Amino acid sequence: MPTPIDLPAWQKLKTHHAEVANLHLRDLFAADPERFNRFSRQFGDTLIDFSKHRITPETFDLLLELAGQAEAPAWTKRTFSGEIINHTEKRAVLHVALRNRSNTPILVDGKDVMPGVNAVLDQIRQFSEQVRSGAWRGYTGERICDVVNIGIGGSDLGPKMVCEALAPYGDPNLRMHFVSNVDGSHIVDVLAKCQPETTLFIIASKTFTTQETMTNAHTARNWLLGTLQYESAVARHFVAVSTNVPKVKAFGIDTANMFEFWDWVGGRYSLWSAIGLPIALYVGMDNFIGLLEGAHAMDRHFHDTPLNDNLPVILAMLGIWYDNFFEADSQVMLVYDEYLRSLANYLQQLDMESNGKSVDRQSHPVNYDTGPIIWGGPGNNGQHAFYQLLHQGTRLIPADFLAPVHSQSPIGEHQPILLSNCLAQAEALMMGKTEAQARAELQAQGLSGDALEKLLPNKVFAGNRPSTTILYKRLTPTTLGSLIALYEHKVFVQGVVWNINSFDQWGVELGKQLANVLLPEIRGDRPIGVHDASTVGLLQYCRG
Ligand code: G6Q
Repeated sequence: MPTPIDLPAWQKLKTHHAEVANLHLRDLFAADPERFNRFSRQFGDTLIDFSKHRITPETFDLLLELAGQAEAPAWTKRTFSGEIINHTEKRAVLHVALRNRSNTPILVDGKDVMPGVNAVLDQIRQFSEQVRSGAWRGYTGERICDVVNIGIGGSDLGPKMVCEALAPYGDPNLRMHFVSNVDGSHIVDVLAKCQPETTLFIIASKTFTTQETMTNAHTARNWLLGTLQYESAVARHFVAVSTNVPKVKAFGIDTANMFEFWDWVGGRYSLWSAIGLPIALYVGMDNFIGLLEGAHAMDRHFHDTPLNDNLPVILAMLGIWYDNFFEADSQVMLVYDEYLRSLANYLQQLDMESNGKSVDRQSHPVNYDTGPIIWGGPGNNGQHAFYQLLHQGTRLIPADFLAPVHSQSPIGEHQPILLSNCLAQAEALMMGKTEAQARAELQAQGLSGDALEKLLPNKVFAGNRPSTTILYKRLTPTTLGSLIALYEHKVFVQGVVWNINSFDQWGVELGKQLANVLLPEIRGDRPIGVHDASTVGLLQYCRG
């Protein structure tokens, strides 16, 4: 089995990189009037412009050749057909089944998963409609006004991000809260805004054993019973989203109010499952289905489209170009859409937990870089904070710009100002400012001689800093669904090329194990055990 770096296309890309690495995007644009048309695509009403990348037509072809030689299309088909591709956990990877709106059978171990998927969707519809209409009441007969989702990681970031993103579609009578951190301040702050009689808790945990979630769930239960007193109140105020029936029962949640999902749904890919219950509650089931439809449309595109028009493949291969050939360490998400303010956090988990691996599918250490560091946040705010490093720092950081053409909250000149900033930043990163331009500007300001020469280098922008710009008309549930699925498949393709398993996360285990050892030592229930001197010192400080 050849490693990725032994593939002929990888080798060709290495040679090619040496030839094109110093080309400037300014010159590439000047030389090719067709560049934008050549290197942009449309998906529905979403425009994806990747012309500001340091590629030539030959680079593009070679990157796609690499995707082909890594067998990206074959892996895609294997995944969509329910094969056990998560080999370390012996699981299929089927978040696409959760949004398979065409309802074609998908078999896992010879059994069609679609009837189960549809049954849970029906259950979500029924329950969300009951809560939204006021038919579902709390223990004392009052309507639910606050919904608190208690979960962490994949059981938090996705539904939180989507509820924020779709706020304009949200029910104004429901306030949504997300508690994830085991730091007591998180739940205490949220509970301070809620009344037990009118609050519904969703305990979202695939395993129903996660320490942070179960600690918060028990605190919420005690808080509720502190007022409502009777254990039977729990069933009216708590529902569970989990794969673990016995644990849900043991907590006191009526299993009629348990929403099932399956081991073939990875945590960070689970917002399409019952983990999306808060989304359905907040924006209504029809909008939740809209989200699934958008993702399904992207799934079909990804499954059916040849590589040179296949958006997840294109974005994945551009990422690999920088990661492995330019040796860029990170990729930044610059999001010019207030409602998508948590997108960077969400994508950080999606990408870094999936592709932060250093062992390949054959369990050999890899000798090439895998997943980059993903970071970023709201665009305009970033301009006044970290963009300095993007423009003039020493590192190459490819950027994704995202923006809606139309605001969900049109007011005054806000949207044109937002958009002009977004486009200007992408242009500035790419074009930069030459020494001659900077000199002319300084001269126009009346500077000359030594003073000018001293200041000049600070005023030069090298440019040639690559970016993708994704513009959509308006952030609808369908657009959002397609966008998230685009990134999911991008991450998948990169994992395929790097020959790693993007669907396990063994790296989170060690810290959990050690925390269990340290807990009784922090509490003072057990003498401090054998640790390194640093940990002993810190423990002693905690114990006072
Ligand atoms: C995601 C990870 C992880 C997981 C959380 C919560 O892919 O597996 O983020 O979602 O650890 O796990 P539970 O849902 O089991 O509580």
